[in-house]
Amino acid sequence: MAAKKNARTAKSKAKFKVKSKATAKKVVKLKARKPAAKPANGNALPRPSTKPWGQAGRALEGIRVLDFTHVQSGPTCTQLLAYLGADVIKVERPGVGDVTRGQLRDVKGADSLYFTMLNGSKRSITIDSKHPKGKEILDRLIKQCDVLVENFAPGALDRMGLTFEHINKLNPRMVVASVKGFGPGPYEDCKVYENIAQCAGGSASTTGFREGPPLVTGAQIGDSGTGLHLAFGIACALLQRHRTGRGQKVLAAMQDGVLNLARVKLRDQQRLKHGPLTEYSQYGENVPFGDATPRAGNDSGGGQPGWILKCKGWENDPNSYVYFITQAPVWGAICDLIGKPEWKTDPDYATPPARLPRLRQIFDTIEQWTMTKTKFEVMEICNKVDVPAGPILSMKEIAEEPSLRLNGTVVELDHPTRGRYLTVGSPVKLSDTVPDVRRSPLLGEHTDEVLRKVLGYSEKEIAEIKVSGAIAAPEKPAKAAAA
Ligand code: CAO
Repeated sequence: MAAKKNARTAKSKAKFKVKSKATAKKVVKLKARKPAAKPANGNALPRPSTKPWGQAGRALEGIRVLDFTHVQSGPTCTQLLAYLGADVIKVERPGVGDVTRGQLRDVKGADSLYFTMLNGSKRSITIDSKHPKGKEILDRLIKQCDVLVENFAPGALDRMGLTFEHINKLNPRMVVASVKGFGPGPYEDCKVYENIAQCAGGSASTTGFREGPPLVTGAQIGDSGTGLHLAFGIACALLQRHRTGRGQKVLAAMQDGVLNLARVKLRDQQRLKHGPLTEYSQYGENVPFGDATPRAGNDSGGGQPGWILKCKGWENDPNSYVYFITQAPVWGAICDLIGKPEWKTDPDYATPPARLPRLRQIFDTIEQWTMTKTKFEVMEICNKVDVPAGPILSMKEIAEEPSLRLNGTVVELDHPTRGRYLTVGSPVKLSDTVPDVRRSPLLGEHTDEVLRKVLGYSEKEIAEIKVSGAIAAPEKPAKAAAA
């Protein structure tokens, strides 16, 4: 028995030897032939496309967004996703639509610029989200989409029955993204508009002149700024979904977004504990600091002092000004430009710390020079010698600036009811994505198309939906069927 076993073992050992010899041979052969027998790369990414740049699809192609946004913050986010290739389906209330369609109207009967400039490149479908049939259509849409974006007042989505649990059960891969005024805490149930966010996020208390009241800025950092934050969160959640296979909630609170943009002011708040903020004009003017970051007028927010200075023609043109920065490394060039070469060696002016207490007087002197030139001349002369200076551009000048048109930042579009209008194209440029910047949709323009092509409803079902009143005021059966 033992002899038999030994013989078997010897046999199998021999077999194994042969096998392993063959395997070894094979391995050696493979190695020798093609080291790239490994995956295309370590991250399991496809091989780099050989298509020309910009012709390999758009960044977000294949992503479908159920867009439940309105007013500004949410629409900013979904418009950006649409520019970069996502199929954005905007759900609006039948007969009413996004409230901004009718706000600040400039052309009678046409969608306002407020709406058209924030809802380009999207499709519009009207659904009454509180109608039983409307809910059914929404559930079907949820199953077909990758992302749901909303910026309703707190609790409104839940009141529609679209809780995260409900959505996640229907489509566990869906990313559910929201803009709210505040994050969890005492104010989470509050409705919030732009200026409230600017005030609550620390921007207003640090904007304006020391002697004046807090100021809101012209840039919509609460609305559009938060929309951009949300778009970033969505892109990250979609990337994470590649690893986890599941969606998640994404929240961008407007207070948080504004604070993120005003973070240098929180920096200054902490510096106050260690002494005055020497780069603020207030320091040079011997005005004591309080216990909170003050308003700094037009002081530069960084370590290089700057100010807005008058230029030639300022008496008649409210925008004939330039922002001038006295960057330390080019101080010598500034002294030469403004006709004060002696300041290069004068101990009162030669070093940044020496200049801090006399910034007001220095900028007044520089202004005597800038007032002899137009803002564009100042910019040209300064930039030639590496001195940072920028013109204060009016919206008229921006709208007419050819370079902004050329690079797609300002885009002129045609609209069936309002005619031609300007919009802002993609503010980020990707070298392999040509942004898809198209006009905004009319209310419900794509309802039939989405019901048919995205949701697969039959003609008979669509006729029934029309009669139900879920997508518009109920139609008479005969008319609906004929449509
Ligand atoms: N079908 C049926 N009902 C619909 C609908 C649809 N397709 N779309 C919206 N509605 C309903 C909502 O369900 C909600 O109803 P309930 O209050 O009965 O639940 C109602 O319309 C109004 O929604 P809302 O409360 O969001 O709108 P509002 O005008 O009262 O408030 C705003 C606007 C912006 C203050 C609020 O939405 C908000 O705080 N959003 C979050 C923060 C934000 O984004 N602010 C920036 C706005 S941009 O300046």
